[in-house]
Amino acid sequence: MKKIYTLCIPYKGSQILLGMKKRGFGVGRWNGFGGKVKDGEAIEEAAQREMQEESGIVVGVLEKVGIMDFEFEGNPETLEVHIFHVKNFTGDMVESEEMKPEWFNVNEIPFESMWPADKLWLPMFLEGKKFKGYVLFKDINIVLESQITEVLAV
Ligand code: S76
Repeated sequence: MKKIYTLCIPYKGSQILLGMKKRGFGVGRWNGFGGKVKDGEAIEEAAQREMQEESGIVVGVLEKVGIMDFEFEGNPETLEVHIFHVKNFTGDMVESEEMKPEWFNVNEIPFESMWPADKLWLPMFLEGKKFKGYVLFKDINIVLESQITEVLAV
């Protein structure tokens, strides 16, 4: 079983925008912005909608840069996460009930308060590479298996 999710990360110059998840899955972690793609919704459309709902930001140019499959030991469901580089945007950033957005310098990314697999793919994201990969978690803190490869097109 696969469910499709989006993950948007605004990144410009040396700054990236992350959100502190205030409730639900991934609570207490800095994360990109996104969520489940609804029935009948295009993936890009879902990415833009979630970005705006969670941060107030209206996405301009976005580029799909990666697809990661996340699995959890003992759970047959795979999260297929489509990762987007948000290159420009308009709108005023606001804190939502779900997310507290904050800009970080790329040299000060809070990896210790993020999903533990993010350190595997976020460096490729920052270098402008495209990638596909897979992570098997045990609970939410342990990476049992992972595999990530650079690809020419996602
Ligand atoms: O941003 C995320 N990184 C992960 O490694 C896993 N989200 C996530 N969700 C399962």
